[in-house]
Amino acid sequence: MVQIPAQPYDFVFDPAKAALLIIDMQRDFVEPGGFGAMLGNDVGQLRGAIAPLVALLAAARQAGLFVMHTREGHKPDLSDLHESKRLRGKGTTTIGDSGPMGRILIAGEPGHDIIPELYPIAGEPVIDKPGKGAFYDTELADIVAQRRLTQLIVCGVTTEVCVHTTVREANDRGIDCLVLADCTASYFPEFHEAALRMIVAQGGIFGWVTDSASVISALT
Ligand code: C5J
Repeated sequence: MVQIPAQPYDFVFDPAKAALLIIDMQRDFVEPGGFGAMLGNDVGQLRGAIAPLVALLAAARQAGLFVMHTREGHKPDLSDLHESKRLRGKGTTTIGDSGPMGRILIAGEPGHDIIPELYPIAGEPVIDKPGKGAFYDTELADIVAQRRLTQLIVCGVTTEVCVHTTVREANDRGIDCLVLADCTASYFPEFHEAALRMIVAQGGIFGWVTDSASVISALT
């Protein structure tokens, strides 16, 4: 057990019961021409999280910490896409339409894949999720139960959408989440800040927040 300095108070890290969960670091969110850009966002806002995540992922692998990745997306026949989600945004293009990186947010298309800098290696589950939360309609709860995980170090994009939804889902399942401020990002910097504040408010109502340097130091 290692104490990691965090907000609202130190996180007692138990690597044997912990995993690194990297949310949706897909080309569709962080590169031009994908789902994020289609919704009118400046994808450059997310790219600052890549370098700290690369360093964190290397340290986690070196330390033997269990690593999981998620990808938001849908089956090519759209059978797992709620009509409400398809219509949301009211843009000229939507999920399933063709874009510069293939069909937007569709499994198997180039845009759906994880960016090369953070590409999963053998032994790291990639959890495909049709929703914002990583527990909804996925195998994540089974993996967590089988491995008796009680702690998740949560990173990725976007802070207030898929990261936050996943942290809330994990919290309700009795899992402690440590969110890394510099390894998460939002298209809206003010939402990023507010989302992190919401996690630690009221004595850590959803979990803890720290930075990658604190976790790397605990891992090495
Ligand atoms: C969004 C996500 N923002 N991964 N997805 O639609 O946060």
